[in-house]
Amino acid sequence: MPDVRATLRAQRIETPSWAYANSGTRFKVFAQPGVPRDPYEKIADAAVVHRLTGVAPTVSLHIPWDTVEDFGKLAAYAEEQGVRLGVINANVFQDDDYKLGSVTNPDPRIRRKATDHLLACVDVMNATGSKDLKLWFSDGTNYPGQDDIRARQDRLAAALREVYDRLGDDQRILLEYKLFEPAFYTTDVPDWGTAYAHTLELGPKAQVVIDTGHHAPGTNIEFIVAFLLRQRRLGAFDFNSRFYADDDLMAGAADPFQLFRIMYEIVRGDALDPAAGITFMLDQCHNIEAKIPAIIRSVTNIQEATAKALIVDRPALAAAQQEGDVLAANAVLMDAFSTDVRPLLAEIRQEQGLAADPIAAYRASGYAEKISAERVGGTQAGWGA
Ligand code: LRH
Ligand code: MN
Repeated sequence: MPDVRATLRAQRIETPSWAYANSGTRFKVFAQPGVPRDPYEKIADAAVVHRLTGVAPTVSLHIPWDTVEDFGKLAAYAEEQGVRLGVINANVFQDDDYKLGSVTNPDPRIRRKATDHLLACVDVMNATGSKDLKLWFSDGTNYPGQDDIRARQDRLAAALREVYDRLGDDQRILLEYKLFEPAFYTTDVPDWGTAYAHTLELGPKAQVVIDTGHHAPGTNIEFIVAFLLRQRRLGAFDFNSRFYADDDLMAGAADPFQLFRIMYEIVRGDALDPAAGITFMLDQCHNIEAKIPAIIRSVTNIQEATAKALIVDRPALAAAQQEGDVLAANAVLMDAFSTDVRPLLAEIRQEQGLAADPIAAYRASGYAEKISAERVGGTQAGWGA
């Protein structure tokens, strides 16, 4: 049985730079006081989350949203703040040229432009010391006949191959799938099977990202986790939660039981261990709620789901499963899920010199008031869409 406390102390959750910035829907982006105006201020906020939780030492960047003059200087600033730069996210979904696709576009000139952006993101990785390049493509079509489904897969594979061959030995591609949106008929990487097949075609330095908001309603995500782990092709998670579509709500907020079931497959697959190489990230948008406490809440929700997964009585579960005792087996899992692990996590935090309740500590820190007072003028960061 894993040493629950040691495993929880060693847990690592990466927070996304864009979750600290303004975000919204097509209807409205609501600005908030104190929102960062540049990647440095985003990193400063991420460092507060790490200082209060102890488990969020890395920050994902999104290019060009986080483009700076000197990425080495940004990496040094992050170190000073007690965090490191993590996954680099490419962005080929916001340029007018990409209306009919980026790397899958019928026009070779546009495919070249998109692929060059992905290659430029590998250069950013070399400057920041990041190991992971996360690729999500909004590419798809809206109407039957709009483009050739097969040809678009050939174009995608060609671009991925070129980027893959540019990777360093310790670098990898994390390929993200999504069922739909912004495309509404075909999406070129719509599901785990398509992403998995492309990673097999590429090689061992290509793995799949599971964004928990990117599935059809009712999809059993923990099955996908178990399957990809077994195939050694699960590279990362984009945690968030949803009631309907890609709502990007706080992880564990909409469906804490699903998050628990997912973390149980991670524990069962010995994939919490950093050696397993899974990058656990948040990918969320805090459209109406205060961003930093929402991210702290998301981190603690994942800690709670993980702690519940770690206390599952595995021998009793295995025995009940072996005996075909359906109710007993289900009860073992439900007992763990129904256990209040917050006192355990509070204790572990205090043992590490952290506040038992990071959200209360954040509120008491006065940081929200400080950044609201300081960050006046300039342009608040956002998706720039
Ligand atoms: C796409 C996505 C992807 C990111 C973006 C911010 O929906 O999940 O991971 O690039 O959100
Ligand atoms: Mn995502």
